Amino acid sequence: MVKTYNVAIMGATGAVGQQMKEQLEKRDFPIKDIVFLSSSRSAGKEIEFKGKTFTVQEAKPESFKGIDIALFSAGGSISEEFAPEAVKRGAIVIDNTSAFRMDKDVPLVVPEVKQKRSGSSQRIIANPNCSTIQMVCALQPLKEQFGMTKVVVSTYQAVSGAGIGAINELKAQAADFDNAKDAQAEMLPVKSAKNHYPIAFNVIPQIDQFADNGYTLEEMKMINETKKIMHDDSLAVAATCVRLPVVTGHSESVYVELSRAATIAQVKQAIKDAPGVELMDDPSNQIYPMPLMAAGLDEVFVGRIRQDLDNPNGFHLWIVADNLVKGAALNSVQIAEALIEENVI
Ligand code: NAP
Ligand code: 3JN
Repeated sequence: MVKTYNVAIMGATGAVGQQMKEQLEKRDFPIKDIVFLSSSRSAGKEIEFKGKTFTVQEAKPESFKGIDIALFSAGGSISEEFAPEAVKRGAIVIDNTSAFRMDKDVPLVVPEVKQKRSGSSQRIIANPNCSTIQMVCALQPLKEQFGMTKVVVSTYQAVSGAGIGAINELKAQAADFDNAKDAQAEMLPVKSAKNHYPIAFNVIPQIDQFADNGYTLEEMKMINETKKIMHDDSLAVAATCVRLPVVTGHSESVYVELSRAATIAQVKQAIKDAPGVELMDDPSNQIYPMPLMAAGLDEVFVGRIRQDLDNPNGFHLWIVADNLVKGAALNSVQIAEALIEENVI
């Protein structure tokens, strides 16, 4: 008999939460029962799961009674409040927010990047930021084979990374533009910011708030999380994170400096062999990854691989993935699958 589990999705009505439900269905996750949680705003809404209708419930500490696995994506402050409550009631929490990612006792997990979990007693596992996940999936095999000293990344991020409100705002602004109306902007770059800018027909070089050092928090997440996941504090990482009027699919232009010289063929082969990564690189036929083709797919796609013309250890990569799939929901469900495989739950 296959063992089955009681699962809760915290933030089930959001962009990530909806994709978590899709992934659990698609991957036929062994579910005994499932609970969909939100704020009071969405409580009472109905969600279809595997042909049955479920009613969304307002999240309370008691919602986690009897839950084995709780997938959290309702924001950092909600995780800080409710994750300990879920753990207290016996659940393992897989948290999609930044609340616990940099805690030294909390594993920050991308299953393709193998790591020892720090003991099976750990009850909160952190899912990294979407921009970090797709980058480390492509970089890890290169680091393993050739060593790595430096990473410089510029991102081209879709609005779905900022939630359903930002998707709706892009669509409304595009319609307003067609009707020659002024764009209304309330969501981007960050809802809590002083100023808001239209994203339709625009590019915004700010994702999340600014830190005191002039980098944005999204950039600092990429820098700190990459070092933690790849277990290398000496790896130099620099990031510039930018929002584009794309609905789904983050793209990244990445420059890596390897510790040893490598050929283009060796780098392409390493990418080709990497788990969860697909090489899509044929310039003569204009084959390269783009967000529209990656939307809804599981893989991280890599193309436009070029050797630095001045440094045989330097390579340029173009990395694209669905930020809600591998960048968030799929990675969380894969963590849950790994915990089952390791007999942790
Ligand atoms: P979203 O589309 O705006 O959805 C937010 C979800 O959180 C909704 O289900 C909302 O419920 C729920 N929520 C809000 N306040 C709540 C409360 N007080 N109690 C319970 N539920 C509450 O946002 P999203 O894009 O899904 O992102 C949600 C969070 O996931 C983000 O804040 C972030 O921490 C994380 N995230 C992670 C990644 C990543 O890179 N891995 C990417 C995107 C997001 P209502 O429907 O009731 O409002
Ligand atoms: O903007 C994106 O493309 C990714 C955004 C992720 C995000 C949005 C709001 C809060 C996060 C995250 O996962 O780092 C958070 C957060 O939990 O801090």
